[in-house]
Amino acid sequence: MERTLVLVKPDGVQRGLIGEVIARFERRGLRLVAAKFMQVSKELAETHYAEHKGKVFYDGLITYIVSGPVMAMVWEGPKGIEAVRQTVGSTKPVEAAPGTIRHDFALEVGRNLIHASDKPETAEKEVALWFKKDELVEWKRAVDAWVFEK
Ligand code: IDP
Ligand code: MG
Repeated sequence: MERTLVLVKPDGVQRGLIGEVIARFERRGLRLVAAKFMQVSKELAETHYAEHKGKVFYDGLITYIVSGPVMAMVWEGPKGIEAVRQTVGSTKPVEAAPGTIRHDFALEVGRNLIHASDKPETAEKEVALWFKKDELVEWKRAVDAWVFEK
């Protein structure tokens, strides 16, 4: 079972797409572990996007992510990181596969609606950065055996 951080970025919140995003992950069978609606501080934004510091789009990216509230969530499932990235779609919405969130709701890379952790090491770091341990909920669903093989 893998956990991954998902953010509905400020454009997704402003456009009323929080429910749409949650519905897609629920429908896929992923299990929600944590969620909070919050205004991101500049400090958190800079820590979260530290790997992009120095790139041409960095300043715009920080401005974008602090421009309004985000919905931060942790989701889990078998190969959860990969599964979530697949449902989210490629970074550039015009390259994202039809049926993915970025394809279906976005056009521009700088307004691509969602963040999702890209690999296990990043996911672990990001979940710990955005959530305290006691905000992560361990629970079982009655339907788990029909979604998870083990
Ligand atoms: P990801 O969100 O799919 O993991 P990354 O390459 O990690 O993509 O980039 C982080 C975020 O930075 C993207 O989701 C997007 O919002 C923004 N970004 C990436 N490349 C560009 C760009 O070329 N122009 C503007 N924004 C960009
Ligand atoms: Mg990334």
